[in-house]
Amino acid sequence: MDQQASGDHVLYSVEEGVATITLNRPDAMNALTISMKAALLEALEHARDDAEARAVLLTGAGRGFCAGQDLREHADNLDAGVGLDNTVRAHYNPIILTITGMGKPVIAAVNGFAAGAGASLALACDFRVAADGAKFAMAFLGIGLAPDSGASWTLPRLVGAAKARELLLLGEPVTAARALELGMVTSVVPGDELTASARALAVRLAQGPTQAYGATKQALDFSAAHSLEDSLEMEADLQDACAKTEDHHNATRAFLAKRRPTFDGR
Ligand code: T3D
Repeated sequence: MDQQASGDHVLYSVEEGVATITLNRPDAMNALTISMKAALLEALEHARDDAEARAVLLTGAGRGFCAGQDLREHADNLDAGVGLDNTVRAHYNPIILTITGMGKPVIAAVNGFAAGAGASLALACDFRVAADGAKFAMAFLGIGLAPDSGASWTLPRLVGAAKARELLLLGEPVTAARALELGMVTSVVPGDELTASARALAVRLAQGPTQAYGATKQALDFSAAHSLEDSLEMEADLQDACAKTEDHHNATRAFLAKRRPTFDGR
C-alpha cells in the first residue's frame, strides 16, 4: 500500500519496520468524516497484516491530532434526518478494536488537539508521545453526546475511575503536562522533537520481539476482564506460544553467549 492507496485524507507508509498512518485533513483539525473513518480502518487493517510493519505510528498532519467526529458532516446528517443509530458501531468501533487488537505496538504521536473520538483514538494506542503544546478534550458532552470509541473503557484504566469521571463529565481540555501527571500520556516532548521522539520509540519497538509484544497485549487485555485463575491459564497458553518463537530461542542463546539479542519478529 503506498501513500495514496488509503486515500488522501489518510496516508500510509512503512520505513524501518514502522507503519506510519497520518490523518491528513489539517484544515479541519483532522476531523473524521465517514470516508476518512473507512480509510483509517483500511490503513489499520493493512498495518495489522503487513509483515514489514512491526510497529504502528498514528499521528495527525498540521496543528491538530484529531478533532473527533466531523461536525459539518454530522450536522448535515442531522438536518437530513440521519440519526446516530449504528454509526458508532459501524464506523468507530472497528477502528478501536483494530488498534487494541493489533498484534504489534501502536504509538500515537499526539501533535496537537485530540478531541472527542480523536482523544479516544489516542487513548486506545499502547503509547502516547505528546507534543508539549498538545491538549486532550473529552469533548463529547460539549455537543450533548456521551463518550464513544472506547473512552469510557480506556480513560478510567489510565487515570482511575474518579479522574475519568471528572474529565468526561466536565470536558475541560487537559494540557500535555497535566496529561503526563495523570498518566494519560507516556511522555511529553518539545513540539519540534515530537516526530523524532515518537519515531525513535516506534523503531525501537519494531526491532523487538513482535510476537511477545502481541502476547503481552493479549494477556493485559484478557486480565482486564477475567479472574486471576483464568488469567494464569491465558498466560500459560501465551507463554507456550512465545516459547516456540525463533526470537525466544535466539535471545536465550544470545543471553548465554553474553551477546545482545536481535529479534526478527518470528
Ligand atoms: O456521528 C457520530 O459518529 C458521533 C460521534 C461523535 C464522536 C465525537 O468525536 S464527538 C466530539 C466532536 N468534536 C468536537 O466537539 C471538537 C470540536 N472542535 C473543537 O472544539 C475545536 O476545533 C478544537 C478545540 C479541537 C480546536 O480549537 P481551535 O480554536 O484551535 O481551532 P478551530 O478554529 O476551532 O478549528 C480549526 C478549523 O477546524 C475550523 O475550520 P474553519 O472555521 O477554519 O473552516 C473548525 O471548524 C475545524 N474543525 C475543528 N473541529 C472540527 C472541525 N470541523 C469539523 N468537525 C470538527 N470536529
